Amino acid sequence: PKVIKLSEYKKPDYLVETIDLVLHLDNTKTLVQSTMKIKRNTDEVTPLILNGEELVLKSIKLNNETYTDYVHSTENHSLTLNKVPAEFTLMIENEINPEANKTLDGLYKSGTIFCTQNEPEGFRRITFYVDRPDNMAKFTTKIVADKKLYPILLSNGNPIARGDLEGGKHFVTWEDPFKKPAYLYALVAGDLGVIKDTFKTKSGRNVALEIYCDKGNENKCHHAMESLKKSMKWDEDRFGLEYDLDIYMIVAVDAFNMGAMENKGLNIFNSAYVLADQKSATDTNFYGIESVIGHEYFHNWTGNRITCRDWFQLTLKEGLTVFRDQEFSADMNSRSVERIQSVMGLRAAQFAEDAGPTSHPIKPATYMEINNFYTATIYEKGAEVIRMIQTLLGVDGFRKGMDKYFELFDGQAVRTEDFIHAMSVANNNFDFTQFKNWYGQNGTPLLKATSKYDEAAKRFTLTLTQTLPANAPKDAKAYHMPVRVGLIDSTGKDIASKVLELKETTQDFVFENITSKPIASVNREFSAPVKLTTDLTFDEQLFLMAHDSDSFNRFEAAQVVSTKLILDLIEDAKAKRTFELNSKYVEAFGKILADNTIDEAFKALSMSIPGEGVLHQEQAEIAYPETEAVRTFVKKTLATAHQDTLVKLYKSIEQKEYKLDPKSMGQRDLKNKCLDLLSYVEGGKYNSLAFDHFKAATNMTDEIGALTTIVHANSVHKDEALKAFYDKWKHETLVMQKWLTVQASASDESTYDAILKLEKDAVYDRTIPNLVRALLGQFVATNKVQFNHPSGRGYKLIADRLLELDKLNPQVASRLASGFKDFKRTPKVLQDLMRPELERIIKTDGLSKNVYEIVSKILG
Ligand code: HT7
Ligand code: ZN
Repeated sequence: PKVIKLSEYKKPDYLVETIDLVLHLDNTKTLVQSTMKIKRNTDEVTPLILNGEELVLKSIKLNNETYTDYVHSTENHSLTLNKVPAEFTLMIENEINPEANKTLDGLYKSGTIFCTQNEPEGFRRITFYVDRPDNMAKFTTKIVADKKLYPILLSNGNPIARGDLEGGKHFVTWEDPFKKPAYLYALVAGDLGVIKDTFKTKSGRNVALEIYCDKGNENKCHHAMESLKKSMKWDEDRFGLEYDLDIYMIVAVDAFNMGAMENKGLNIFNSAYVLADQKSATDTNFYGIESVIGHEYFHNWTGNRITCRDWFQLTLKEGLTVFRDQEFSADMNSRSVERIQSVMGLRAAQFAEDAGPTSHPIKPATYMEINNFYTATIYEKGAEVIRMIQTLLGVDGFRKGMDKYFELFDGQAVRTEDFIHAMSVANNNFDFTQFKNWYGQNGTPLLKATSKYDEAAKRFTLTLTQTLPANAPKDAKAYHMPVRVGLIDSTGKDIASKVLELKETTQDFVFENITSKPIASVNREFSAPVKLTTDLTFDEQLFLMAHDSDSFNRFEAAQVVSTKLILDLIEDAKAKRTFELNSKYVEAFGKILADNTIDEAFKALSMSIPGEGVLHQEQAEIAYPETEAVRTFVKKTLATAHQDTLVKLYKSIEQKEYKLDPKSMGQRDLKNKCLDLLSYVEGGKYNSLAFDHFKAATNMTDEIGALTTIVHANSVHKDEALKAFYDKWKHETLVMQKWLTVQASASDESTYDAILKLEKDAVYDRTIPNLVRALLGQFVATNKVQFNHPSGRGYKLIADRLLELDKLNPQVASRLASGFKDFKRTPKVLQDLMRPELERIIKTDGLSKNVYEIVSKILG
């Protein structure tokens, strides 16, 4: 496959000014009539090359005359019009088959609903077009469809006409007043349920809000609606940004490749990020819905009003919008919990990606398949880079930069440099020259902090040293990073707190008038996305764990301590030495459990034992079974030592009614964490506690929490609980996804057979990405021991499924392929089993470029 390079960017030869679409919807033969006003955009006279994939061309007319001087290459996915004037009207008719489209890209059917997904390059599967984001046009759409089957017909903008047609058909015409790239185009048709509301903007306009879903699910849309109104208000308050159309619609569909899509005025969502009620959705689901609703809404300004010049700029809209949604979540919930969760997510997914074969900078220089670049790096590391800009400029300076960004670039398709330019001009020409290294260099930087205290001079010196990781480019340069630091005295009080700007490889930062030896708390709030090491002793870390005023670093200290202990124990396990868990750590853990001044959510987070993925990152050769065994041992030791406290804590939390506020969510999390830890106590002592919790649950957080504990502990109640859950929920696909995940992630030997059986269950459907992710995706990502089974059966199963899926949906297949990313750090005996599977995949005829790109990088 061809490699696309940022350095070869050329502006489009032709621009589409307006496009009027008429779509005659039909399951297998949808007729698309497109009328475009097109203008040449270069001085040279060149052919017009349109993108088009899986389209049946019917006719072409140029300025109303039949046009024949063209080449339609189905192989190159292009339609070349050899000679066209400088300005003209082009009419193209083509046919598509939505029902056969299982890629979920372009126009397709999700159950009975027609819907679209056009980012990044789906529109070319609807009609022939200059399908790139720097081609911005005004769209109108007339949708024609059977009135009974598809009473609701939606597209972007405002409805301007509607009426009945013969043959039981009807039509609605939509006009979007804003110019936009085709990736933001959307269409939906179906017999949908809806809830409606309104939002009054700060300038007093009323915006109609509509959330569509399968009929019968309307009652599950209220949280999404509340989240939408909160998002609209928050963007006005925090960034002064007001919604710009009279209607905002969201449609929930089951067959969807990602979380949601920010199409102008007509967001399309994976139903998992819309539908929720207490009984069927967890607190994590509710939290996720608020955040994704926010994310897509915030794109209206950061993504839609100002879009990307080309797909190399993806982080321009995604990093910035993730930063905005994280800030929104922090303001709506608990700022410290939000920050800890975001960083845990970043570490688990992005740090792993950035250290592996598909590592790339937030602004990549090349790609084969852009769909492979909707990654944790572009999104989450991109958001960290934006956060660093805010830390450097301050919240007010950042806001000024945002205002400037809209003032300079509204309505345009721009680059990350343009964003930085706006931030700089709005802040006395702040020098971002070195900061820009964050955009073009891959790999997680290492930061070392060492300290020196001169008692006589009352001087404390903190030395910060940054090192670039081994996989960084050869010519990589030092980063400009904001490092938030606090100095803490022996009573736990902050005696200094500031943001240090590290620019050199090594820099000394001197603090004067420090009267006693302090402890440095470095990289507070995780101000720079780095891997930090310090010269703090074990006892000093325990001190931070108890006293740091920065909640992130208090959490972090516990992670540092437990990670170090676990990694040492893994060495013991490999050498077949007996294990012993450091008693000071066991004691400190108990203190946190017993401390009534710590709020429940933070306590629950502090109980997290570093995940397998994070621990694997620290190992040159990954010891899969040993890592699992040690994590189990640590949990068992902590649980056994503190079982009375855990039971007391568990029992102390009583919830009379179900509330969705941060406090109540924290309580449920803590209660479930206690239950889970207790399940590690020898002999199944707390099996019945978990089973009772399961049976008494009045909400999904408790129900699935208990089920997970029961299944993962291989409790005597496992089969009964799984069956009861199935019988109760088999008609709700979102809940069945949880049921599949619980089983796929169980590290038990029986999981492999269970997966084969589950694939045949009526609730499973491999054309629905959520189900594939819930079963196979979870198996690969979270069940490291079974995926890396010494027989090689885990590899073979996933390779088989991946090849089957690649024929249907290459995006889903390539996500599965990245599950093999630890190939080079897998022990040799396992590599010898994994390699033939990877080679089998890459040698397959007709393999998608999505999978090819990932597997070729893994094989190196
Ligand atoms: N901007 C969207 C990215 C996207 C996508 C969404 C749904 C289905 C397929 C997709 N491919 C790319 C999602 C977002 O970041 O908001
Ligand atoms: Zn986004």
